[in-house]
Amino acid sequence: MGNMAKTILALSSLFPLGMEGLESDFEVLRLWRENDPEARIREARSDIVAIIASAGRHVSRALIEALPNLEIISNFSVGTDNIDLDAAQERGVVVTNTPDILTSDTADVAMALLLSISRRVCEADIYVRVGRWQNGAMPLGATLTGKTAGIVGLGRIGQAIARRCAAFDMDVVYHGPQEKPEQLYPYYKSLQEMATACDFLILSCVGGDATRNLVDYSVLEALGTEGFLINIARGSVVLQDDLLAALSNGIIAGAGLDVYENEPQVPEGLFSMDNVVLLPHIGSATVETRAKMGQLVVDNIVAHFNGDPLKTPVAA
Ligand code: 8YV
Repeated sequence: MGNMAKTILALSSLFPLGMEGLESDFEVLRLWRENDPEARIREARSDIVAIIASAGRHVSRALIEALPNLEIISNFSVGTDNIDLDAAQERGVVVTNTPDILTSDTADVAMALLLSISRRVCEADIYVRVGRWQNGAMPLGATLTGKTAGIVGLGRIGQAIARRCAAFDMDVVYHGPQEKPEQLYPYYKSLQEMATACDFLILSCVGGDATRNLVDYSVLEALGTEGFLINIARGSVVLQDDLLAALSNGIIAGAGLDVYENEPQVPEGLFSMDNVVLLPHIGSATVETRAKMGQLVVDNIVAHFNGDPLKTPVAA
C-alpha cells in the first residue's frame, strides 16, 4: 500500500484507552470528532484498513464497498447485527467481536431488570425519596420463586441467565430455532406456547433479520396480564409499537428493557409508565468488562496485521 497512512476508522468512542494503544502503528480516525464524517471518510477512503464498530454503529454494505483497502472490522460488542456480514465476506473482510467476556455482566443486567420489575424496586426507591412511605406501605410486587422464566435464545448469555434464574428457585424453559439436547431445560419450539407457559419472557437472542419483530402483540397477549417482558437482546426483536400498546392496555404486567428499536431514542410513552424499568443499554457496561472488550478489539486488529490467527473471528 505504498506510503499510505494505515488508518483505523473508529465509529465507537466506547473504549478510548484501548484505541490509544493502536496509535503507534495506525492513524485512528475518531469519526465522532469530525464535523463532516462522510467527507472525512471519503478523504481517507484509500487509507482505511480497519473499522472499529459497536452495537448500534452500523457498518453497511455501502461503507464496506467504499473502502478499497479495508481488511478487518473489529466489533466492540458480541452482537454483529450492526454489520453487513455478507458484504464483508464478499469483500474478503474479516470480522471479529467480543464474546464470552461480557456474558456474565449482561446476564446480571437481565437479573437486575427481573428483580427490579418484579419487586418494583425503582418505584420503591422513589416511594421513599418523595415521602410516600409516611402515608402507608408500598404496593406489593411479584415473587420470583417458583415462577417460570422463558428464555428466548439459549446461547452463552441465555444460559448464564438460566443459571441465575435457577439460583433464584425459578423454573426455566427456552425457545430457539432448534432444541439443544445438551441443555436440561424444557424446550418450546413455539414461542407462542412458551409465552403462554411462562411468567417472565426473557429475550437474549441475536438481533438482525432472523429475529426482527419476533415478539409482537400476539406473543405479548400469550404472556398475559401477569407476565413480564425482559429484553437485553436487541430492540429489533420486539415490535415496539405492540409493546407500548400491550403495556398501555394492561395486556402484560410490565417490562424491563435495556435495548430499544432506535437507540438512544426511547419512546416517550414509556416514561410515564410505572410498570417498566428502562436502562440505557448497559449490558456490558462495567469498568472491568469494557476494558477487556477494548483490549480484545485491539488484539484482533494487531493479530490480523501481524498475520497471526484472529482471537475471536465471526463466521459469516
Ligand atoms: C455492547 C451489546 O457490548 O455486546 C453487545 O452485543 O449489546 C452491548 O452490550 C455495548 O453496547 C458496546 O458495544
